[in-house]
Amino acid sequence: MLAGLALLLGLYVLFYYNVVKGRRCRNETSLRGKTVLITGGNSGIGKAAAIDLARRGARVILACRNKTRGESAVYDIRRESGNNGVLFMNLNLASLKSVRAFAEVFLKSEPRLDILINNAGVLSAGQSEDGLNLAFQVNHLSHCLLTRLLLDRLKRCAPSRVVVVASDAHRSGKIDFENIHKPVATKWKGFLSYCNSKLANILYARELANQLEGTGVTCYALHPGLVNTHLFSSLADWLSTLFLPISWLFFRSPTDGAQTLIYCATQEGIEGFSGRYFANCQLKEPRPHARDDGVAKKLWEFTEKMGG
Ligand SMILES: NC(=O)c1ccc[n+]([C@@H]2O[C@H](COP(=O)([O-])OP(=O)(O)OC[C@H]3O[C@@H](n4cnc5c(N)ncnc54)[C@H](OP(=O)(O)O)[C@@H]3O)[C@@H](O)[C@H]2O)c1
Ligand SMILES: *[C@@H]1O[C@H](CO)[C@@H](O)[C@H](O)[C@H]1NC(C)=O
Ligand SMILES: CC(=O)N[C@H]1CO[C@H](CO)[C@@H](O)[C@@H]1O
Repeated sequence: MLAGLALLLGLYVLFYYNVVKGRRCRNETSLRGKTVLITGGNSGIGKAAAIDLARRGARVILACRNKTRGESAVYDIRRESGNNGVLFMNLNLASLKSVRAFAEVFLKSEPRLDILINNAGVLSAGQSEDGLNLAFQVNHLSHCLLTRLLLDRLKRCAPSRVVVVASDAHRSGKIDFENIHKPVATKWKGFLSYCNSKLANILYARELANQLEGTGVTCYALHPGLVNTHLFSSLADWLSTLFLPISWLFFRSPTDGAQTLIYCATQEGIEGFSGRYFANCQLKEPRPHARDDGVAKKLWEFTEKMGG
């Protein structure tokens, strides 16, 4: 009995360190003098990454929708990194108007932008303030508009980067131009919308890399792993009861989940892989439907039109 338990524990520890935890980004790239903008940097993967980037000396701007949560994260990140150059700025990705207002304020008040991290995301049904599918707008559309509005600044600060936090959930996604932007009501459809938006993230990074060729701005999409964060808090109550022990045992901590994001933001020498997809701090091939350059191009045009 005891031997069995010990064996089980041993197997779990092996599994934890080899599969759950994932690789660490050991690079020591300094970011002194550079400015990083991260959406949704107040929680989960974004906050963990922000601490690391602030430790490297970057000026870090958290673009978040809630002032209380944003400023409390600023406080934590300053304390943990010892860097006081961490700021909150208001951005609600569920509103295109807010994206435009944010970009205006940002461009006026910040002279540099070296690393843009499109990290914020929702896994839920519902609609945005613009009447669109919430996951589509927050995870994809608004980030595309934000990137477009800040692109000249990135180009001026080149070599610079755009990092897109996508997901292996793209496997279950599809791009249906008739419906992808339409709001959905049920949790299941909200989950499918999430998968669609994460597929859109990867296709977007591919096309963005094409458009940016020769500018010194590169971009990367990534899968952070399964990470224990607030992302899943919209699940049904009975599901979250089931979910809690599973995520506790088998999901990464936010710090472990931030490693590939940190890698894509800081690793020198990956510029030749602009537009590609990363997981566990290395290149990964996404599913074939996430490598379809024809769809990527069409999605780009569709997105530009929707963003106005
Ligand atoms: N966790 C995973 O297992 C996993 C796996 C694959 C990919 N990802 C991706 O990782 C990214 C970060 O997620 P996370 O796991 O760290 O979850 P999280 O802790 O819930 O963080 C999500 C962040 O997005 C922000 N956000 C949501 N809606 C927003 C809006 N309308 N405007 C501005 N900000 C908004 C949240 O702000 P509030 O605090 O105000 O809600 C929060 O800061 C997401 O893109 C997600 O798709 C996560
Ligand atoms: C902001 O976050 C705080 C703390 O989570 C919450 O109490 C408050 O209601 C939120 N404000 C808005 C406008 O959502
Ligand atoms: C500590 C560490 O791994 N540093 C690496 C960071 O990246 C450069 C360029 O690829 C390497 O030369 C360093 O060894």
